Amino acid sequence: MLLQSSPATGIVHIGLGNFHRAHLALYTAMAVKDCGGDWGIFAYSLRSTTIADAMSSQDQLYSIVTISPTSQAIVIPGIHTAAIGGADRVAQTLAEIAKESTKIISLTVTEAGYLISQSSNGLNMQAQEIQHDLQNASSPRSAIGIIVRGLEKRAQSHAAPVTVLSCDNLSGNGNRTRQLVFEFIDAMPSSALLRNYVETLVTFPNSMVDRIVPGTEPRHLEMVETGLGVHDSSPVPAEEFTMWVVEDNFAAGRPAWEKAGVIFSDDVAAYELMKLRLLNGTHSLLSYLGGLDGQETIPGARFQPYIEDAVRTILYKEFLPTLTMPPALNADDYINQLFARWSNTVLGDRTSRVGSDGSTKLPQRITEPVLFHAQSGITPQYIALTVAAWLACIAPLNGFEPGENANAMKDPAKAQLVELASRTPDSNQFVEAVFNEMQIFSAELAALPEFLHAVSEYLNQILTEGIKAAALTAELRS
Ligand code: CS2
Repeated sequence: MLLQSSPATGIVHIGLGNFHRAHLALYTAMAVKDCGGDWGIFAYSLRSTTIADAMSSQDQLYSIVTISPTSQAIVIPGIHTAAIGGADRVAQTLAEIAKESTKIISLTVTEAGYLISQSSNGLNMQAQEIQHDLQNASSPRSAIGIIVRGLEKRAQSHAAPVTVLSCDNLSGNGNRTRQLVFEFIDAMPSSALLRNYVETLVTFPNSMVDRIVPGTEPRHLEMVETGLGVHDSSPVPAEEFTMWVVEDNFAAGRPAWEKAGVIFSDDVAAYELMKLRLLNGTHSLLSYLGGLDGQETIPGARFQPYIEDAVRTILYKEFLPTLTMPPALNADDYINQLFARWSNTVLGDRTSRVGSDGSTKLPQRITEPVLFHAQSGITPQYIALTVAAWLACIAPLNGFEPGENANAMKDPAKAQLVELASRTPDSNQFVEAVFNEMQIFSAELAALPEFLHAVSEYLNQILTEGIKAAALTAELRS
């Protein structure tokens, strides 16, 4: 089905990856098809040009293959007005943000793309990209730099209101983005005009986004070719489930997303915490335990009986007590649905995808739950095991070989962690150094000796006896 309706651009999106293409783009295409409006999307990819080039060679079109265990459906959103990528195209993106007709600047740049420093709990001012962006107004490289430089142009020209909409898995993603934007602005010389503009005319709604969207593989190209009879060089595979809960705080209007199933709520935080912990937190456990177990896919991991036990315990004993479910949802139903989503063998989401970027994902997912349990003197064993398994995957000590799925996991802190591992071969010292020397976890976590001790014990056991033995220890201690 082609949803195309040729609207003019109203949204500039930063982060042209598969998640954006199967989520915000689809909701927008459905809303525009139903209710109209100039909500075409100009999309910019910060680094890679692969998707942008593929879309441009296909009139900005691509297909989404919705893969349920029993059926497949193909839809073509047809909502993009442009798709560009690479540092040399950023000026065009700034110009687009600066247009008065742009009403929303949305972003999916992953947790790593926000450049958050755990030591300041704010923007990492030492990051090269931020330093660069503070000095180069016309060629920013970071997501926050691009947003601020674009807003600066708006403030200097028409000062029309606009919304900045984060669609990433950060807790309080709108508030967080606003905070980082202001920290950048405050580091700029003579920024009073811009500051005043952003304070009064720019909104940052919080949102909870959810849809499991794996990377594109050759088999997805074949599915589309068989289903549509045409070749799409850049289709997006996605699960059937999709959810988007957004605060209705838009400074310059928005598409009629409610027509496409978006929930507008004043209680986004409850949805966010539920999703970040129950889905994403447990996803991390599945990816690292599964990766070390030799499992290529999340369903492969989920169907290992000892990993399934680990999943149930982390969900019910370690994550669920730390949150209040949104009143409209029931915990058992939500968890059963998660199990069904993780069981989608046809979708075959990879452990290496979910396990990538743990240094920026884990702090979002585990910090508050660990602190919550520490107040009652409890160390959540499976969370400690998840952190240990992540370390074993990314920075194996003493020549430990974590296997090809773990080796395929990327992480912005990998080089530093590997270097640290080579200097501190003892797992106790290594874990101490990870928490105290690297800017990954907060000082509050580093100040919990029982938690650090549990992580290093599990790491040691993984290295000497394997992941299954370590998981059995966690089971006995839980
Ligand atoms: C995953 C998410 O990459 C990850 O760590 O947990 O991408 C997850 O698939 C999405 O948040 C689902 O909405």
